[in-house]
Amino acid sequence: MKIARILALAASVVLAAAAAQAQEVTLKSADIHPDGYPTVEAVKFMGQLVKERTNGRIDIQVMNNAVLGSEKDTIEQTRFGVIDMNRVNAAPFNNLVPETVVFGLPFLFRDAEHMHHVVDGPIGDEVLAAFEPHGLVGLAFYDSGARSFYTTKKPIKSLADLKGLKIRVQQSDLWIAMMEAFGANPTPMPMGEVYSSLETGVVDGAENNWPSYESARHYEVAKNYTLTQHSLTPEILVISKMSWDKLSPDDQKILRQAAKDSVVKMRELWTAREKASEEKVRAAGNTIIEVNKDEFRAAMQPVYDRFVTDPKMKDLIERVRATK
Ligand code: BDP
Repeated sequence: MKIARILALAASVVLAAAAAQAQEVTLKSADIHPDGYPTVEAVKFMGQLVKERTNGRIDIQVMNNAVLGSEKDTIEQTRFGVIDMNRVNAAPFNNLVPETVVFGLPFLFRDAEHMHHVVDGPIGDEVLAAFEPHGLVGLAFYDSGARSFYTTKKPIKSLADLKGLKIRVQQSDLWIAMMEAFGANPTPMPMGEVYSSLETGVVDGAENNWPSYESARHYEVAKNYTLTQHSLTPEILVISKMSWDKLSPDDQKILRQAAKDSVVKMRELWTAREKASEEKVRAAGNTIIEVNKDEFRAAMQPVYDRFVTDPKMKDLIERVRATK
């Protein structure tokens, strides 16, 4: 009798331990983009990898279409652990994590390959690490292509055409300064308000990459797209420090690796989508304008003068430039 009771007790202890091991975690991940957009699909892909590698213990639930709110709001909620993960452009992080400013600086990256080399190397790791004191853990950088201007009425054919135009920008001091230096009148607002603002004339234009210009249907209301390609600011995937700290070191490792693996997938998806979006916009008959980028580049000096002041920032930029 006594032995039976001890055995039963031992068995229940073993069962409880197994249950704790098998405890399932669902990480909610925010994104403003619709299904099929490369960032959304890349995080879903990461989720599959994590699920396989944890035998189904950890699941990532992508809550896209801005169902959790605008990027600025979801960043705050992620910092406080209400949302576990978030895929956001670098720009809305600029004011919170100043190191991210480097990646948005106009005409800093020479092309996508240069950007890849920078974010895949030690500079990328440094910028990801800079999130920690702000309640976030940086996991990966995703492509976002080059951003260019689009307008509803007046096409931008030269720098002078931007003068006085009301241009929507992301909610970032860097981006506001950039628009001012271009001679435009910056109007910061979340992405979700841009379509109606273009339609009703609250703004004269905005700027974004081919896939966002197309998928958010801005191309339907702002038909002039000018290839200024002024910034190659990447997307950033983060996890709340609060959610991160609840994971075992082994699971943290699995998450980091899966995030890195999803970057490869993201780059394939991005290249294809960039092309498909451009084709769709051209087929719709939009006016695509080539410009001499030199005058746009030259106008950006005040932005560098204002944001690249401390030695740490200067050093980062020199290293970015020196990266092959
Ligand atoms: C898109 C980014 C998204 C930003 C959006 C914007 O993927 O994260 O919110 O631009 O301009 O390219 O707000």
